Amino acid sequence: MTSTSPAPTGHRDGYVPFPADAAESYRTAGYWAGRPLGDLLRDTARRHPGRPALLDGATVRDYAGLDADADAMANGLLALGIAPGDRVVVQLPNVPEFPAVLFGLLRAGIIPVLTLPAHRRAEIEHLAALSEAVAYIVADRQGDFDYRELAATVTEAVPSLRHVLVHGDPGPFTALSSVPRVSDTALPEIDPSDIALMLVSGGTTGLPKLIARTHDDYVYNATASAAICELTEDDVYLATLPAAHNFPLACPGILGTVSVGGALAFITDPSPENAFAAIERYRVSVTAVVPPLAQLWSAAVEWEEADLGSLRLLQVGGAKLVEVNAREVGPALGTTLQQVFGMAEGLLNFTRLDDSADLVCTTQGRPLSPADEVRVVDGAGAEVAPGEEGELLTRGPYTIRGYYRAPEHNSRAFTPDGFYRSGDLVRRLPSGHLVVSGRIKDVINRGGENISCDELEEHLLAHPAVRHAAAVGLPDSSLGEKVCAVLVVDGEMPTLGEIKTFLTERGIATYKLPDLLRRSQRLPVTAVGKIDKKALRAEV
Ligand code: OOB
Repeated sequence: MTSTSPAPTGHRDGYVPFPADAAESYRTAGYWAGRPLGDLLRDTARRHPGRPALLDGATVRDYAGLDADADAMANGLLALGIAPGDRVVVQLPNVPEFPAVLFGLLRAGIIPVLTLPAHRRAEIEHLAALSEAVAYIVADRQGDFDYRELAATVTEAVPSLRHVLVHGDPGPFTALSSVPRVSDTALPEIDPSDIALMLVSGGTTGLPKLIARTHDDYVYNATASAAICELTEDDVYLATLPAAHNFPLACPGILGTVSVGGALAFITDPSPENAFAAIERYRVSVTAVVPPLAQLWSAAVEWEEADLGSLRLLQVGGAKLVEVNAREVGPALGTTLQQVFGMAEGLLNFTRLDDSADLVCTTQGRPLSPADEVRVVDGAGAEVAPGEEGELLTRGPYTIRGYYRAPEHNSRAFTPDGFYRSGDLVRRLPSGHLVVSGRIKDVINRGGENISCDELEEHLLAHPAVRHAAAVGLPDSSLGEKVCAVLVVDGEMPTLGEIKTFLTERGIATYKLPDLLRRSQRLPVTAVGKIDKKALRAEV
């Protein structure tokens, strides 16, 4: 008897393409430019070879240099036997080599699966197996975590992995720096409608899903975002959030900055001390953070001495920035705030640079593209009245039509006419701006009454002692679920009675009052730094 392992499948197996008529209309209307992502760097290097691309300590790499590094990486990877269409799991911290690795893969037509430094065995094994990755690119270590040990475990479990390339000390594997610097191999022709890279879904339920983004849609994502933010070659973008996340990668982030010829700087530690020093040193003009970090930075101006005068735009997104905090950010940091409500699946909403302070502080922005279609629907899928709350469904020139290799899940996550069901609850204002009011599933059912966690958290955060707040439902034999408020506080912890009085004075319904109060030193966060409700529920 012979046992055969299944034949490897091509990269397009399990990919859900844009329907031909939609693709045609996006091309005709000019949203899709028919350019490979790797050309963003190529074109800038031609226009501005001598301009700074990367700022790293005292070293400056110019665009001609970065362009050559990317070509060398592309050729070297192909010389190792990694082929166009192959998938490679990338798990790098925010090192300055990130752009050369990314553009190298893109130019070789090799598909990066962009995982986050905080992912561990369960996620990496799942993503490597699902994508049938042939290689895994990691750093040697970060903090006290050794990625080479993780790589040893993962390669054992995922037979398709043939190479482990390590940034830094390779241990038993191959050093990324030893990838042959070949410069004469012909790079493959790239079809712009093909998959460029894969992002990982940010969902906090179940294992992450793969989001295949095409060259066409992602070039548009990055360049249109750069236009909204009025990025120019004079901007310096600081990658504060993990570079593999859609927000710092392409909204406009790293790719948007490269497209206009601005400079990039990278930090692995986003603490105010370290980030402020980087902003001062590199004269950073734009960066993106999640709300807890925005709050921390705003508070830290009290004790951190740094010149943040270069920072013209602070993008905040990834989770709801509540109004009280939004009002503080701009004045505290002396910068313009921009709220960004986006998703790896596609749709991006931005407040605009000329929006009123009220719009910027009370909404999560409006869609990036005139071609973004947004529907706000009730539980039965019917559109709600203007201004009413409902689930956001979306379709457009840079929103996927299905997760990669997930047909069963896709039948629920997408409508038959191709709209992505975001699971986000929103209200749409007449201006088109969206106000995010919660997640469909982030609701506590207390004795049959539905309580929106977001709403309750917003009220809790208004309490002067409360720095961070999260509401979670805990099982209860009589009510089904009871309400637990977990608080991170400055100074003395308020009592449950005090919190109830405070909330009652704010006019909230009695059934929404917390049944339990817990103090926490630090709320658990996801790989990109959002509050992780699933982990929190498990903790309490
Ligand atoms: C960004 O992308 P993901 O894929 O990590 O997470 C998407 C989800 C959204 O569906 C929504 O539930 C939440 O994160 N979210 C927000 C938000 N931005 C994202 N909820 C409330 N307010 C916001 N401003 O998180 C992401 C991708 C690109 C740009 C920005 C964020």
